[in-house]
Amino acid sequence: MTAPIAIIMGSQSDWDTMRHAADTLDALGIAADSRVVSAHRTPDRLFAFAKGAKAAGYKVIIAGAGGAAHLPGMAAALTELPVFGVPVESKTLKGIDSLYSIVQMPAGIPVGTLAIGKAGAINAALLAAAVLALSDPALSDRLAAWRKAQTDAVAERPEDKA
Ligand code: RP5
Repeated sequence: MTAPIAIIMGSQSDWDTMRHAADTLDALGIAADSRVVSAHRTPDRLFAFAKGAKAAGYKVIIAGAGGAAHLPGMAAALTELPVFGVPVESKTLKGIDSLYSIVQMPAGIPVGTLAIGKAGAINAALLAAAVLALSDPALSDRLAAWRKAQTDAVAERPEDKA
């Protein structure tokens, strides 16, 4: 059975960021399929993946890329599935290039763009989980429990760390 969520990324070097999406989905008990799919270096792989993603059974695509980050937008152009884009922090421009590349989509082809880096990867997973939870009451309960645990972990007062 196909995992409900595909995590695609433009390069192996994006995995240090995108693993946080995979880990968050894992913590919520959601199966995900992580793949390297480069819009520039493997365009045929991108076309094959994105055009077949819906028929393959995926429900949501999380796409992370850095620099001239065309992967999320091109994936969104090739599938009707929701695509959440994660701007990976780049060395030269700190991910501002990635963010602008992903967020400024023309009207008609949406990419839900998250924050740069780890926070964006985690939130892409949580957003994808929220989409799936609309039609999965057990997952909805797990998501609520995850958020409660996060709330419970916040101390009332700051502490001096050793
Ligand atoms: C993008 O170029 C990738 O998404 C990655 O963030 C960036 C750099 O890729 P590498 O040169 O590290 O493979 O396509």
